[in-house]
Amino acid sequence: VPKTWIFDLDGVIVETAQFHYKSWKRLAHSLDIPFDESHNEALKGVSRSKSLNIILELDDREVSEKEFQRLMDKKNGWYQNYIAELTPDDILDGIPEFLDTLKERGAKLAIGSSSKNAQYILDYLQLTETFDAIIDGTKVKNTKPDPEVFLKGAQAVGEDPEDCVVFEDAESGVEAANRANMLCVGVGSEEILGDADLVIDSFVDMSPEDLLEKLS
Ligand code: B16
Ligand code: MG
Repeated sequence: VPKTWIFDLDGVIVETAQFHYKSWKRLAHSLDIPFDESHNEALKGVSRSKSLNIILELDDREVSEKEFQRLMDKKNGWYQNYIAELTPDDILDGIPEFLDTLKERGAKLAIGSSSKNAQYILDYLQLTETFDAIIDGTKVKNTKPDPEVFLKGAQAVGEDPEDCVVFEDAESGVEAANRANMLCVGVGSEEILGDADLVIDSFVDMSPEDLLEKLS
């Protein structure tokens, strides 16, 4: 039975992927780069700079370092306006009950996110106190699919990676969990998250016991 439960933030606890998408789309279109939903999956879990590189490569664009920074800041400004509207009501269905049950059982909880906005989001959702460790894009050198974010989460609560389970909605995140030697539960589609040990649709009506049974 895993002792530490590590949650990705965007796409697992809260649906901020749509905000990232709208902001990147606005930026891409302002540059006349075609960008739609089909390009979005590759941006999940990866860092802001990697995301911008992926978008620029869609149209073989090269920009100066200064312009690159300006474009990232522009996107992040739009994104921050979206997330400022978040409230505890935006926590995804089933998550509050799931986290409460884990806490009652004495499990340790951590966040493993690539986002540099994670702390703001957790504050808007009033979830900061719920987690024993919060590792995010401000605390790692290498973002997903590098395992650093999850290994630091385990380290922060003093756990062995083999005793951790990770919840992820992105392909890059599943790869990171696998490379960290942790169990991984994908939240979303089997097609995209097939490398996880188990894939679930959502946390609705899902207790930690149900989940452990499915994992075994
Ligand atoms: P930021 P996660 C990731 O968060 C998002 O999935 C990804 O789309 C985003 O580019 C990345 O955070 C960086 O976000 O621009 O806020 O630093 O899914 O790892 O919680
Ligand atoms: Mg995610």
